[in-house]
Amino acid sequence: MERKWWKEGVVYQIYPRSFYDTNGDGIGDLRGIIKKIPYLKELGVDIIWLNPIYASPNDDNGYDISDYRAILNEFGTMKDFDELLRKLHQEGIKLIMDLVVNHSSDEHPWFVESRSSKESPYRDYYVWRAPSEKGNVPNNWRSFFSGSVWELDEKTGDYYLHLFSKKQPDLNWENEKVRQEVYDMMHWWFEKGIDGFRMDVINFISKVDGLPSMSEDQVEADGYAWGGEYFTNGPRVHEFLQEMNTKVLSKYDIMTVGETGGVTPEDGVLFTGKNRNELNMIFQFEHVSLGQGREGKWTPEPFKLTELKKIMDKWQTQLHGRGWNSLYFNNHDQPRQVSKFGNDSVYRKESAKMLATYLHTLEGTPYVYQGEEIGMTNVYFKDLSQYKDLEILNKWEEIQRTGTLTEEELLKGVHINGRDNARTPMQWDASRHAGFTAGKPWIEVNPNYTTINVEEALKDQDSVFYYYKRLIAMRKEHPIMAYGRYKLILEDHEAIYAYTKTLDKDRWLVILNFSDQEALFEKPEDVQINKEELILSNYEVSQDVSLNQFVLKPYEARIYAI
Ligand code: TEU
Ligand code: CA
Repeated sequence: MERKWWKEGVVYQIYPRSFYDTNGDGIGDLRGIIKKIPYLKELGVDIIWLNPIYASPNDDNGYDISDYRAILNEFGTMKDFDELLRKLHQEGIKLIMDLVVNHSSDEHPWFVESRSSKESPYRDYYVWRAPSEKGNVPNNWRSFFSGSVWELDEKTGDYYLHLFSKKQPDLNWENEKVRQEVYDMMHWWFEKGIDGFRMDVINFISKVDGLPSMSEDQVEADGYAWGGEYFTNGPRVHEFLQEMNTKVLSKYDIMTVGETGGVTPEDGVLFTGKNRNELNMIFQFEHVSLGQGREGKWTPEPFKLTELKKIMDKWQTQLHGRGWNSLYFNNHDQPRQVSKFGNDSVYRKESAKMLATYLHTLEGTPYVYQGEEIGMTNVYFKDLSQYKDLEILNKWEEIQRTGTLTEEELLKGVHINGRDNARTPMQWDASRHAGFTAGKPWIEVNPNYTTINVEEALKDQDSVFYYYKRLIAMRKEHPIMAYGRYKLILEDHEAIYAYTKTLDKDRWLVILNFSDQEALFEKPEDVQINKEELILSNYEVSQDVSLNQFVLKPYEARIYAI
């Protein structure tokens, strides 16, 4: 398999707003990241991915950009950015930025121009449509953030498309000039020396011609239908990415990761295949979408380990040698992984380590989301009004109209799947506001900061933090972690997730207990053991264990070289 730095590295994702505040305004900033470089160095991560730090009215925390070449005032200045990049590079850490070009802010000068008149040279930078024959919205698609994807612009009497909030109008990728603007801007950042991009909802940029309505029977209580099939992996998406690759990406030694909801492994090969000249890797969503009920993520249902295995096994085997996976359970849009896939009470530490063992031994590049490395958990705010995320707040508004959920039910869903679970401030120490800010944080700190925090973790040799540090260091010593071939065993087991990894003469056996009960491991006959060398575990392991059969403790994880 071809070796690449972005396959061997571990990415650490920083949500700047919630990382570290240096000036007491309650909002994390770039100087805060600079200040914490020694911490990142101690952890040993290779690549930092920053969520958007560009000028933005912050309707969607920076995913609504009003100037792609300026830094958000609250976060600092371009000088701060240059210093951050220089200092990270001095430490041998690379930096990738968020590229949000499916849409801009409605306050971006392009959109301001575009909406000014039907004759504006920028009109065609966005997607405008006349009202339907009945004088209504042009089609029945629902926005990601509730309500219609269309917003009427009084001045010209047309509607503009916004898959996300109405302050995030979709750019019109059919327009060559738009594409060129994006490529110029990307060059500008690469010339500054950044090391890549994470591309926001990049597989939504090409929409099906005519933007057809979904059929009436798809329409739900809110009056809209999910239009995904008309904008996910659209007709020209691969052409656009290949063009971007030829004109921009291929000119630099950088990495790219596409955020691609609604993809299959076959799509994954198209986006990341070596000879496709598109992206290096993608984030797929199948595993994090497990257990969605009647109202999607808001009505979570239990799911089985075998369902997770099925999904992950498919991605592991189908991309083997043909593409590349991104490995993650949490990010700024997802709940905390210990809360969703592990256990955030009695076995918090054990399950955090077990999940880490898993993500760092699959085929692909592991991503660590800030706070994951100390086992941060979901936040269980008592009241919906404590949340800041517009996805949650819009849904709240919607259910008051439709009555499809009670507030209590929504709150329960938010506790499990709300995006703000990931966005409460990083817990640095046990002082007020978790040492995140000297002021009042923009969103409340998780009250469990008094016990779960970085200072505590750094004092405890047995902490989740040091386990991550070890896994990250091991990746440099053991090419088998990044390049070894994954093969699932015990596929029907409902508690144990086990697999072998193989690279040349090296063979590892990874055994993970995903449950809060003891579980009996029985080695299948076709797994041949030549030696039993324990590489890593999250509990003390007694010397005389037999790999043929033994009992795993709750959330126990072991890696053996066999
Ligand atoms: O997210 C896109 C996306 O489709 C989801 O992760 C979405 O936020 C979630 O499914 C809603 O349930 C990206 C960004 O990561 C997210 O933070 C932005 O809000 C969104 O795009 C718009 O830019
Ligand atoms: Ca600040």
